[in-house]
Amino acid sequence: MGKTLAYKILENHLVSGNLTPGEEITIKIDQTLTQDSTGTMVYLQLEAMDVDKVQTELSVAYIDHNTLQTGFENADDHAFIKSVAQRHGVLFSKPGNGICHQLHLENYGKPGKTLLGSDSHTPTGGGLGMIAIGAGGLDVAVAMAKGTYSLVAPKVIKVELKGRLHPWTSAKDVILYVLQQLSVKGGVGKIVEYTGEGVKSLSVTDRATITNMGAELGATTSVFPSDENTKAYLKSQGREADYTPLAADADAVYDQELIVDLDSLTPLAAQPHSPDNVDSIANIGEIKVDQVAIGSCTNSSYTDLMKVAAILKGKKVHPDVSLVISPGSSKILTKMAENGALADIIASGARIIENACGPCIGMGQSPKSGAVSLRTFNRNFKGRSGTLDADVYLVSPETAAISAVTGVLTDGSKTGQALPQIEDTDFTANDNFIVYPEGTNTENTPVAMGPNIKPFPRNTALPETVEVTVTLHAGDNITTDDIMPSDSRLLPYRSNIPHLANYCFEKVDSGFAGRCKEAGTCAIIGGDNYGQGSSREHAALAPLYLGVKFVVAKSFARIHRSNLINSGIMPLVFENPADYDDFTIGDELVIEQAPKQVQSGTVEVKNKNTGKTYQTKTNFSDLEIALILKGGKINYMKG
Ligand code: MIC
Ligand code: SF4
Repeated sequence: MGKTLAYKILENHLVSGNLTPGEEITIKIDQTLTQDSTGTMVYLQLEAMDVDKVQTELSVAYIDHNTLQTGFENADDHAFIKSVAQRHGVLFSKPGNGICHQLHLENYGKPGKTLLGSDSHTPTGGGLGMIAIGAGGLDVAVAMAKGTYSLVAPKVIKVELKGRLHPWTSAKDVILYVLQQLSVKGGVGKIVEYTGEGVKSLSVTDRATITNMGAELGATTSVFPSDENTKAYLKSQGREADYTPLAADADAVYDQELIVDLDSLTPLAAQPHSPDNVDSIANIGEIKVDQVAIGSCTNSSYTDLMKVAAILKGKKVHPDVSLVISPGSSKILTKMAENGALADIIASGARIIENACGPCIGMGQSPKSGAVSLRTFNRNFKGRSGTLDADVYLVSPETAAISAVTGVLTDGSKTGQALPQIEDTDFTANDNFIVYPEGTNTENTPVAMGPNIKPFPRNTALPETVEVTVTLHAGDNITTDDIMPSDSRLLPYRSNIPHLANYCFEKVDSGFAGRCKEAGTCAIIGGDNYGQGSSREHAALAPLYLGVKFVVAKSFARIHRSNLINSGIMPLVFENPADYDDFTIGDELVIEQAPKQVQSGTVEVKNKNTGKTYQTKTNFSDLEIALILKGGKINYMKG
C-alpha cells in the first residue's frame, strides 16, 4: 500500500509509538521557531528545565508580534529572549527582520524536515514540503530541550488540485474554498495533503499561503510535495543545496478526499466573524470599504506584494479608504525598494508599516467604529482588529488592492484590468538582522529580566476530590482570542500572567475573572471546538492562575487542549452533548476520586445543587494522564 507524503516524513522521524491514526507517537524535531508573544513563556520554561544547549538542528527566536514598544515592557521582553537565545544556542532574529513564518520559509525551512513552532501558523513551512506543526510554548521548550514532540498520529486528507487558477484568483481563494467546504473544525486531528496537477501551477509562497491558513481548519498541519518549484524557490533564496524532491506514492491511501477545481474558482472572501464564513465576492456584492490591510504571515510574500504594486501603479487609493501594507520580510522590502515597486505603492497613497505582524494581532491600525476592513490575513474573529463593532473580511492581495482603489469590495476579474504574471526573483543574502549565539561559554550569558517579567503559574498534583464553581458557560467555537485577548494594550503583558488574567474572557463576559477570584476554584462549560485559533498558552495559564481546574466542552481544538493538559487543567468532553444545556454560572460541581477516574477514561461530574451526575470522556493518552496527575508538564518533568 502506497504512503502519503505526511506519513513518509513522520516515519523518518518516528522515535516511538505506532504510526497509525489515533495512536500517540513521539517524533524527532529538527527545527523549532518561537516568536516573542509566546516566546517569553517558552524561554522562562526552558530556563526552568535547566538545559544547556538546545537539542535541535536549528532553533530560531523571532521578534515580530510586539514591536510597537509603547513602554519598556516589549523592549524588555526582546532583551530577555535575546539573552536566553544566546545562552542556549538559539538564533535571534531582531525586530524589523519580518514575520517569523515568512522568514523561516525564506531562510531556514527544508523539505522533509520537521519544525515545531510556538505559533499556530507554523504549518506555513508545509509549503516547502516540511511537517511543520504549531504547538503551545511548553511543548516547544521541551522540543528544544529534548529534540522530540509527542502527538496523536493524525488522519490524512487528500486535497486534489485540478486545472489552473485564472488571473485575479489566487492561493488565498484556494484555502478560503477549502475552509468553506471543511469548516473551522474540519481539520481537527488531520493533516491536509495537497496533490494533483494543479500543484505545479503554484509557487512555494502560494503553497505557503494555503498551508498557513490550514491552521484555520484546525488541522495538525498541511503539506505540499517538494518539486521543481520548490527547487526554484530555494535557489532564489541562495539555498538550492537544501532541495530534496518529495511526493506521496501514486497509490497512497487517504482517510478523506476533496477535489478543488482551480479553473472554476472565483475570488472569495471570508465574511465576519469566522474564516469559514466564505462566499464569492460576486455574491457578497460591492460593499463600501473603509480600510484595507495587506500583509501578515498569510499574504506578505514578494509575489503577493509585487501583484499589489502592479495593481496600484499609477492609481490613487480611494479617498474613503485607508490602505496599510506590512511586508513579510526585510529582504522583500529591500527588493521592492530596489526595483521601484515600493515607490509605486507609496505614490498611490498607501501607508507602509513595519515588517511585522502589526494589525493582524491588533498592534495598531484598528479600524474606525463600525468600519468594513478588508484584510489579507487569516483570522477575522470579532474584536481581533481592536474594534469590536468592525466587520473584517479576509481576501486575497489582488482583491484587497483593487478594492482599495475602487473603495468597494471588487472582483478584479470584472474590471478588465490585466494582471501581470509575477515571477520569483533572486534575493541577496542578508543576515544583518540575525544575532548568532557565538563565542565561548555562552551559557554564562546573564538572563536579562525586566521588571514586567513574572514567573509562570504552576499547578499542583490532582487532589482526590475536585470541587469547583462554574464561572463561565461559553458557546461554540470559542477562540483563544476570546479567552485571552491580544491587542496593543495587552500584548505587552505576555510575560506577566497575574496582570493578563484580569482580562481573561473580557470580551465574552467581563465578570469572569472576578467570579473566579471569588470562587477560588472553578470550571468552564464550553461548546464545540473550544479553544480554536492561536497557540497562545496564556489561554491556559491565565485560567490556571484564576483557579480553573477543568473545562467540560462538546469538543476541543488541538493546541488548546494540549495547553490545558500541559497546565494540569482537565479538558473533559460531554458523553452526551445535550448535557451542556443543564449547566449555569454558579453551579457547584464535584469530581470524586479524581485520580482514579482520570485513569479510567471517563470522569463523572456531579452537580452539588441538583445531585445530578454527568458522564464525560477524557480521551487522554498515557502521557496525558501522567501530566494531569502531576499537575502539568513542568511538574512532570521535574519528577
Ligand atoms: C495569532 O495569530 O493569533 C498569533 C498571535 O500569532 C498566535 C500566537 C500568540 O497568541 O502569541 C498564534 O497564532 O499562535
Ligand atoms: Fe503574526 Fe498574524 Fe501570522 Fe499570527 S497570524 S503570526 S499575528 S501575522
